Amino acid sequence: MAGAVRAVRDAVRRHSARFERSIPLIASENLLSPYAKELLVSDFHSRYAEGVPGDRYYEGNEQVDEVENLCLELARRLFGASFADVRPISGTVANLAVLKAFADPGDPVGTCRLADGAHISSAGFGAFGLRSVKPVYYAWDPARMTIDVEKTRAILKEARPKLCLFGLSLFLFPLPVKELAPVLEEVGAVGWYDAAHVLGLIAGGQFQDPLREGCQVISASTHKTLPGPQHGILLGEGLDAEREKRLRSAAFPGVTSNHHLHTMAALAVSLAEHLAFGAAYASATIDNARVLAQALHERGFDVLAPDLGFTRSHTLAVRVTAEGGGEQVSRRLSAAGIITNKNLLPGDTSSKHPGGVRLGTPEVTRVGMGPSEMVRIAELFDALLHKGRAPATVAEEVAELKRPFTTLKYCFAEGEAAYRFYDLVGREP
Ligand code: DSN
Repeated sequence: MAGAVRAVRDAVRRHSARFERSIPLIASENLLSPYAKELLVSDFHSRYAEGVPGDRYYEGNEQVDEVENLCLELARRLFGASFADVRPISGTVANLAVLKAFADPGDPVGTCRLADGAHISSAGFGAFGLRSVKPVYYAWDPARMTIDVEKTRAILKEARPKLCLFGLSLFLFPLPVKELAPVLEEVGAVGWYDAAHVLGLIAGGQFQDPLREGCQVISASTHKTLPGPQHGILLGEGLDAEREKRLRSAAFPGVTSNHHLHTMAALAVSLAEHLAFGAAYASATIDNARVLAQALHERGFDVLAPDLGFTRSHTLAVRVTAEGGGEQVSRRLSAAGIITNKNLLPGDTSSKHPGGVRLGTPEVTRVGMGPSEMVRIAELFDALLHKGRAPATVAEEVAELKRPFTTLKYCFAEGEAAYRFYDLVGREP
């Protein structure tokens, strides 16, 4: 069986070595800082802490309570929120908690369609289906890649949803929360923002501010533009005591038993680092996305929303039907060491064979890349997808481009050059 252990460790090493030579452009991924990462293998991993700090079912939680209280305080401060709960273990689990707290089976809940960029939580086969709520789809404006406010107002007045979700996985522009807030109030809907993709941009003050624009609750994962561990979070503002209680009890015991203490501790560190570096990081991430989009556009790629500057977030969307479609293009890019994902774009009908690829700049920004590297990445796309260069030769240039970027930026351990963020070290069994 030691052979199996060696095989796992070997596969993880090969994965790490591959990513060291790659340009990862997945919009939902990021790298964890050294101070956060070391907590993932701390003893917190081995423990149980059901309940809330100061009121636990298990003994031995004094230091866990200290860390969780600090994590909650940092979260409230970073987002200007009066309520925080860091027990959901992922973004989808946080979404389930919101659905459990504020909607009953059969209730209408507002959201965007998957083809317009919504997360799978909104699907019948996802969290919405698990809670058996009835989706009320907003109208979409594909030219502006956002919700059509006028048409959606009418839809909401007619359907009178209990809960209205604002959030996307293809998140190019801020959503019109402020514009729709009066109608939410009129129909008595709770405003809910799934900030998974843009959490770090919001915290850095570079996107929109949903808790001040008309949403009372935010759910999110914590490892995308907020470069934290794989974890979940709930934030709230303006919730009355009864709603806070419902949300807390939905988080536990509703959708978690134990929460993940090691990732919670890592989240506390990531929140503290984002308080210090988040504004600069978010701004550089968005700048890089816009430069990459412009450089691809200039090389003949069909980047969405050219009239609006392509994006105001970390993400850009490219329709690649002329280059072979999302599946073929993302595979060819991967063979050259550029990691992306195929993506549904408005108008697409097949999720298996979508017309687009989604690109994101959180990780390349985190390792210190800037505008000149974004232009170089666009040149590599052009070489591979328009000029017929072989993936293997482009892969050499990708590795060359990546080679100098060996340390993380925007964290307290910046400058610890020896820290290899893709590494796995240790004894062989
Ligand atoms: N599926 C993730 C994404 O890539 O957007 C979000 O959970």
